Amino acid sequence: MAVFRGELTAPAGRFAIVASRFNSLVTEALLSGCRDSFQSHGVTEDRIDVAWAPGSFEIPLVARKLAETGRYAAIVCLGCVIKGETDHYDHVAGQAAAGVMQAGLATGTPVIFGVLTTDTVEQALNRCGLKAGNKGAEAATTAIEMADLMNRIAGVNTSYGARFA
Ligand code: INI
Repeated sequence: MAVFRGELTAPAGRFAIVASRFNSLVTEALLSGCRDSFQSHGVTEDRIDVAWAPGSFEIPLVARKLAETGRYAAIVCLGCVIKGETDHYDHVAGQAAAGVMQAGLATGTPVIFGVLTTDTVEQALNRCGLKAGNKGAEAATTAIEMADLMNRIAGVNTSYGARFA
C-alpha cells in the first residue's frame, strides 16, 4: 500500500503569490506573513514571484494565468473580503473561492485559498497577524505541503530536486 503525504520540505522550484490590492492594509500583512513563512521553510525570496490583482474577484484569473505557465510548484492567493451592507460580499467571496479551486483543477498546479472572508474589519485584522495568527503564513505552508505531495504522487524523488527545478 502506498501512502502519500506531503511534508513541509520545500521542493526546488518557484512559488507565486497573488495578492489583491482591495483592503490592502490586510492583504499587505497577509503577504508579509506569507513571505516570512516561505523563507523560514527554505524558500528564498528569489524563488517567489508576486502578482497584484485589483480585488479578490480578479484573483482566480491571475492565478490561472500564472499556473498555466507551468513555472510554479504552487500558487498562493491572498485577499480580504469583508461583509458590507449589500450582498456584494457573497458574490465576490463565492466567486473568488470557486475560481481559485477551478484554477487548480484546470491546471494541475496547487492553488491555495488564502482569501479572508469575514464579517468585520476586526476579524480580518485578527487573522492577518493579531489574535488569530496570520492566514498568509498558513497558506505558504499549505503551498509547500501540496507541492511536496504532488511530487510524491508523481513519483519525483524530492531529494534529487523537483520537476520544477
Ligand atoms: N474586493 C475585495 O477583495 N474585498 C472586498 O471586500 C470587496 N468588496 O467588499 O467590494 C471587493 N470588491 C472588489 C471586487 O473584488 C472587484 O475588484 C470588483 O468588483 C471589480 O471586478
